[in-house]
Amino acid sequence: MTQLPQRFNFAAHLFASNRARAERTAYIDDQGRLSYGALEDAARRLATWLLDAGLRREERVLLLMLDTRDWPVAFLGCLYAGVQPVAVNTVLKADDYAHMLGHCRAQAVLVSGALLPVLGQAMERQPNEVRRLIVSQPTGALPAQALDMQAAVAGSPALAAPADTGADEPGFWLYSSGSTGKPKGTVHSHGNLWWTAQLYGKAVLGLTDEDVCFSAAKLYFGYGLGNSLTFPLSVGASVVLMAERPTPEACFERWTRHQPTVFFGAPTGYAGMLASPRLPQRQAVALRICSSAGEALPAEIARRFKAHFGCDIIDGIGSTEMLHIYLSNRPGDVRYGTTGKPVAGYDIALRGEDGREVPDGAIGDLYVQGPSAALMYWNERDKSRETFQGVWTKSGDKYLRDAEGYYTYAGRSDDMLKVSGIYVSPFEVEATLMQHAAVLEAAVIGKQDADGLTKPMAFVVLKDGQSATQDELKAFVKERLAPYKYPRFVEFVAELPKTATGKIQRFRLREKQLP
Ligand code: 3SK
Repeated sequence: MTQLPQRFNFAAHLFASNRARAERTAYIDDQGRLSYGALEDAARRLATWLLDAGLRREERVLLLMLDTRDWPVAFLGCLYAGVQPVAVNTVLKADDYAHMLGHCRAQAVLVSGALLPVLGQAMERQPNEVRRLIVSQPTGALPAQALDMQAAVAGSPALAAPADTGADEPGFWLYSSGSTGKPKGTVHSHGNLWWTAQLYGKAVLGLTDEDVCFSAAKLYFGYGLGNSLTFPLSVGASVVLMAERPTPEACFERWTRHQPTVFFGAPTGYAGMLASPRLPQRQAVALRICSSAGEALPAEIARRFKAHFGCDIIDGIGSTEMLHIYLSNRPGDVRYGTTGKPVAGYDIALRGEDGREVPDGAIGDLYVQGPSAALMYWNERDKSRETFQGVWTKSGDKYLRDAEGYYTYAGRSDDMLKVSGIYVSPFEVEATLMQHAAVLEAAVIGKQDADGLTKPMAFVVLKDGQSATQDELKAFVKERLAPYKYPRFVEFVAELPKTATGKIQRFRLREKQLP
């Protein structure tokens, strides 16, 4: 298929295009293999269960699941049935899930057994509309209203026909973090999935059905969703899934056991791998290409990786709003230290404060246009207008382009940080620090570590007569927020730089950190 028809259901499209390879492996996880035929069968059975459970077209289902084969079954089952999966980060806290449940008005939740306790806390914290709970791989007795996912699938016949959805119709949601306030429900269409597979998965990475894909980024990220579902299933490739944290050692184990040919990671992960004493030899792996996103890849990391494995890391940038990567290096045209050139099918403009395009060599705000842009942020009119400006989407990143057309990252337009590829709001970390009895105020910025990667740094003013140690404050934040958000550096200061109206000037703290 080279054109997207107006009536289009992405799950039905994948099932139809893989019917001839029903016996081939779609997924490999710690439990074993799932063939393309079994994937379709399970997803269509789950679709029946969802409709029989009373879910109606376009209602939301929260998908809080670890990366196992049940994840694609759940996601595709929802799409096939015409209900909207809302895929969420699995390392958040109960308050985050309480907000999301209320915000998306999920009528059902698909949850991994290991995450049931945190979901339970979330459901107790705030009123919600959840009527049904399905548990993937339960780890103990289930709550009264919950059902084992295996039983739901086994007890339902395969749904005969997919929901008659349109390509432009809302298909699923991802949550995107902002510099202020709560995460935004980013609504994507069925067609957006198809576009990212055509423009990046096929055209840039050149994926084929011979490939075995493995992503350290989890399926709930836009990046992981493309890497482990949209792209490989669009070409009939196989995918290795890993539920545990993507430590270097856990990734090496899959590299050597399952021999992936394409690996997707983020700079922090690549740096950790290169520093590990267990880094496998080149001959022990089958990598043909690696992709990197989430934060700018320092050139030195890419060079050292290439010297060891003989394999390029293709650095790119995408966003939850654009669903996947729109600016990237490409095989055979890699310039380390840059993010490459626009992916064919996307246009990029770098604009100055007056809204006009800046000349080559000058820094501008990056705007992107292309067919995979999200439809909106749910129930956030002002924020939607600010980001989705007609055909253009404002990325929030600053870039410069050289005379040959390569783009280089120049920082964020706001105070947000990207840590291990995930946005961290300084406000959230500051507010958490200020819950500590000894802290008067705090300001958080990004500081580069020895590998040139950004980590949160907190400047803290203590209350008169109070004391606290750096380690105590780090542990305090770690207990209350998702683990990647805690400040790796803490500096005690007498006061914070502020504007005349009392706003913290984080840029002055950033300047202080420059060499
Ligand atoms: O952070 C990125 O660069 C990214 C890439 C692909 C999809 C989603 C995101 C956030």
